This record gives sequence, structure tokens and C-alpha cells, in this order.
Amino acid sequence: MAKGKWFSWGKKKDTEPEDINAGQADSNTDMNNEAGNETDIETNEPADAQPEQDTAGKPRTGFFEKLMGGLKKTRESITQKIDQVLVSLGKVDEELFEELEEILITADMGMETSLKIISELREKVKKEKIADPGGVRQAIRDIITEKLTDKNTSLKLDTKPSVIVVIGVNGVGKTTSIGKIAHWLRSEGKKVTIAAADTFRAAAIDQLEIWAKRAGADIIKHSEGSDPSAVVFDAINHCKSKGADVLICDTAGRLHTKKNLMEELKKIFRIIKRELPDADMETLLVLDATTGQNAVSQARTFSEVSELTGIVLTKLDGTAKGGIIVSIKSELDVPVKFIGVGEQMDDLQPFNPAEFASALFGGD
Ligand SMILES: Nc1nc2c(ncn2[C@@H]2O[C@H](COP(=O)(O)OP(=O)(O)OP(=O)(O)O)[C@@H](O)[C@H]2O)c(=O)[nH]1
Ligand SMILES: [Mg+2]
Repeated sequence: MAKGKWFSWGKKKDTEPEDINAGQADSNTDMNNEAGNETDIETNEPADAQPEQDTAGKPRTGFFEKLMGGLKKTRESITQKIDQVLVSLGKVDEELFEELEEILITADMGMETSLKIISELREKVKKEKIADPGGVRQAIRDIITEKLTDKNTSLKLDTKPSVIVVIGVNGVGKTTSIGKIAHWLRSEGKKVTIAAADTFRAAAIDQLEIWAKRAGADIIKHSEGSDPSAVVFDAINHCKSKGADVLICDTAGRLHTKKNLMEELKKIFRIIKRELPDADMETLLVLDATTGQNAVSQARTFSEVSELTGIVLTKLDGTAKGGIIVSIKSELDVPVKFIGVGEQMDDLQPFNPAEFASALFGGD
């Protein structure tokens, strides 16, 4: 895909809490848009969704290079330090294990995960009689790769339509990730509809609209402050009538209380379950890698509203805290399904554990 100039959304202006629930029915009214909210449908999809020739099924050389570049700081904080310790100590003993443990902890892998990795390393070294630093390096790499591997790394979107609900706190990259996932699905030949169910700020709807246009996905939107569940309801009907393959729902990241946010999300999930009881549904939690260990606690909070089927880990570029990916996967047991390494359309790709480990350990 040709790389054109792309957008960078600057820091957004916060809306005052008072604005938040304006016009948002707390009632359980049927989602038939009786409130008189204007439904706006924007069709961006060519009648015949065609895979983009240049991305589907091709080796991801370009993405691997970006991943290598994006993980530079993380590599410096993990792999280079590991290599330094291996060289300076030169032998495999308890002191080495302790040094390695400290490196992992300080690289945002989390205490629990780091202890687990080193304990597995001790066993592996003993069992396989590893006596040289090179063997230890390979053993750590194997353990980390295994920790990142999950049988459910790919999206399960077999029904027509199937649904992806994207959740996460304010500013982590939900809206931009939706644009990128829509683009990726389109490159796989899927017809995509996006529901602008973050009605919190008008700018959020505008931002999503631009991404939908770029990705070639339809977008269903209401006005600012309207009931997000009503948007989802309309989007589901649109999908049914137009034969869309996948519905992706954007959601608000910040409401005036955590309780409001959780209730709003629960309502969205109720509508989807009611209208599409047999549909495959992915609940993707977007986490910002730069937040480090805080991402793990966010994941715990959001798992209260719905079972999380996957993590989208954004902003791995430019952070030294990429080790968080191992901690998230290991502590929450939720598979990482996409990783983001930049702001361009193809900077978000399905997660491949072996490829990630390879980039983390310097591309070999
Ligand atoms: N460097 C980098 N920036 C990213 C990445 N993903 C998202 N961003 C940027 O992060 C900022 C916030 O992204 P949004 O998609 O608006 O985040 P959001 O979660 O929808 O935010 P709210 O709607 O306010 O809750 C934007 O400036 C994005 O361009 C990434 O992988 N790398
Ligand atoms: Mg957003």
C-alpha cells in the first residue's frame, strides 16, 4: 500500500463532566431511535469489497522492519542489558539468574511474570544442561515466545455479521485502532461497518468518520450526546440489511465516573446480545504500552463488563516499556491480538509472537 501522508491527532480537549450525559437516555427504552436522534449513514464501501492486492497474504516485511524500529527502546532496556550481563558474568550461576530477574522487572515485565520466567529458566538450564551464555539467551527467548503464544491469537469472526467491540480508557488508541483494523479487514475482503458509539465528543465522531473513509468502511453515527446503544442498534440493522461481514463499535473512553462508563458499556453489550444472539463477538481491550504496569490494572477493570477476548497493544513504538506485553498476556491470560507501532494505516497488525520475539532479540 502506498504510504501517503497520514493524520496525527493531537492532544484532545477534555469535555467537562456536565456535558457528558446530555441527551443520553439512562432509560431502557427499546433501541428504535424513538428519541428522534438522527441516524447518519455514510457509505464508504465500494459495492464489491475487494481485497487490497498489495497487503493480503503477503509476507509482512515492511511491518517487521517497523516492529524492529518500534521496539528499539524496549530492546535496549531488555535484550541489550541481558547481553551485557551475559558477557560480563560469563558463566551460568545464581548471580546470573538474579541479575536477569532484575532486568526483567525493571523492563516492565512485572514482578510476578519476571519471577516465573526466571524460575522456568533455572529449570530449563538444569534440564538441558545449558552451560554457555548463548544457550541462556536462547532459553530466555524461547520462554518469552512461549509466554506470548496463545491458541486464540486470531480473531474469530465467522458469523455474518460478526461484531468487534473496542473498549479502553481515554486516549489509548481505540478510534485509530478501529480505522486500522477496518483497513486490515477490508484487505482480507470483508465488508465492514463502523458504529460511532463514542458519542461523548463530536470530535470523536468526526475522527472516526475520517478513518472509516480511508478504510472504505460504512459508518453509522448519531449526534453528540445521544445514546451509544441506539447507535449500535442502528448499525446492527445496517449490517443486516447490507450484508456486512463485520461490525466494529467504537466506545467512549472516559465518562464522568467509572460507574457510568461501565453501565454504558454493559448496555451496548446487552443490545448486541439481544439483536445478534448467535453472532461471534470479539471484545478487544486497547492498552497503551507506554502506560506500563497500569495497563494490567485497566485490563482487570474492563474485564468486569465483558469477557475480554483480546488485547490491542498500541504505541509500542518509542517506548521502553514493551515488556508489558509479556506481563499482560501472562497475568491476565488474555491473548494479544493486534500490536500497534505507529500512527499510519498499516501500523497496526495481527500479533505474531515469534515475530515479536525475533524483533525483541534483535532480528535474528
Ligand atoms: N505512536 C503511536 N501513536 C498511536 C498509536 N496508536 C494510536 N496512537 C495515537 O494515540 C492518540 C490517541 O488515539 P485515539 O485513537 O484517538 O485514542 P482513543 O482511545 O480513541 O481516545 P478517546 O476517544 O479520547 O478515548 C492519537 O494521537 C493516535 O494517533 C501507535 O501505535 N503509535
Ligand atoms: Mg476515540
